[in-house]
Amino acid sequence: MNFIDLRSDTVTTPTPAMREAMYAADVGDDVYGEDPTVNRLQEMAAEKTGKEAGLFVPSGTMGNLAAVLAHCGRGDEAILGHLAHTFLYEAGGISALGGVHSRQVPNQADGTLALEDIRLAIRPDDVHAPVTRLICLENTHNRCGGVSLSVEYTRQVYELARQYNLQVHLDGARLFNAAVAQGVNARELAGPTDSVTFCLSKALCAPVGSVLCGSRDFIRRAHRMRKQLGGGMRQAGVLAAAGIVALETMVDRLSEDHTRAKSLADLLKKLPGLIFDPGSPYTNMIFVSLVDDVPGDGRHFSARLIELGVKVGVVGPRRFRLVTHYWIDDPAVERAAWAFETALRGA
Ligand code: TLP
Repeated sequence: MNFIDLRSDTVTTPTPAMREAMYAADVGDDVYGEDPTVNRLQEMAAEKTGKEAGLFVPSGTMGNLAAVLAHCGRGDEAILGHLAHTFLYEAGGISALGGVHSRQVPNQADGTLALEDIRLAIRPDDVHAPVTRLICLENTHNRCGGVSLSVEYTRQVYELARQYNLQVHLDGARLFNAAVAQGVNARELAGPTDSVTFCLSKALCAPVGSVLCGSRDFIRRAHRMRKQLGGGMRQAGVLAAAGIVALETMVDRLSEDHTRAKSLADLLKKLPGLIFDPGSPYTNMIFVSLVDDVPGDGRHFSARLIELGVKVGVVGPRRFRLVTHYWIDDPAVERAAWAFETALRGA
């Protein structure tokens, strides 16, 4: 069966133009810095985020990890939201591999961390305390529904960080979704940060990879971290080539994914039995739950949807995440709504 796969935008497969570019890519040994296609992608990424330099990494997880390790030493502390991807879904890498202590402050519903909460979390200069080094933000914020943080908010966090001599890292896995949703450039959103990662292999459709960007000096340190983590790749230009096509051709179309998320939500809102997270969808993600009187749990409901040809992410006992992306067209939106209606009727 050809499934309509709404589990994530990570399921996107490369476009024909990407496959052609991968086939034709000029390559070299990137551990020697000699892959011209990787070098070009890194330059493009730096330019798009307004940073001095970029580093191609195999995943968003490695990008965030290399960033935290380049900002912090063992025993240092990073402040991040209790719903941050780095805290919840990156296997505790910053502590396990970097010895970095994480300090969680509550994410507000809009994905932000309250400035006062950040301020209170910054450690005093006291021998009993770890040294606070870093504040991590996420834009768009995955677990907060794909909501985007504003330039103004990011700037406020950056100014606060500067008062205390801290660094700011932005997990911008979906930075371009945030930019498109707000009608601003990615470089404006990433401006008030010291480092930013964005993913090529999510809504931008490339098969593999993310880019970590920051100052030249920061990227030099992150480069060594990438090597330590085993992320030095050789003829990675075959992957970077798809990333270049992604940056050149896939950014402006992201608004189509946002519009389709809205259309799908509008269709689903007509059905009894579903309750939406307030404001959902903000970008390309819908978060929706079953109301109490629908019998069975989320896994059971998702299995029924699979029988009807639709895959969704199960993100709670009765809660789902539906992510629109390049391979979800208008008929797929209608089919998905039909599958929900059918599954609810039979529930
Ligand atoms: N998120 C994945 C899952 O891990 C949950 C998804 O399907 O959304 N930052 C953010 C905000 C992310 O959403 C993700 C992936 C990452 C980092 C990690 O990227 P990868 O999967 O490339 O390591």
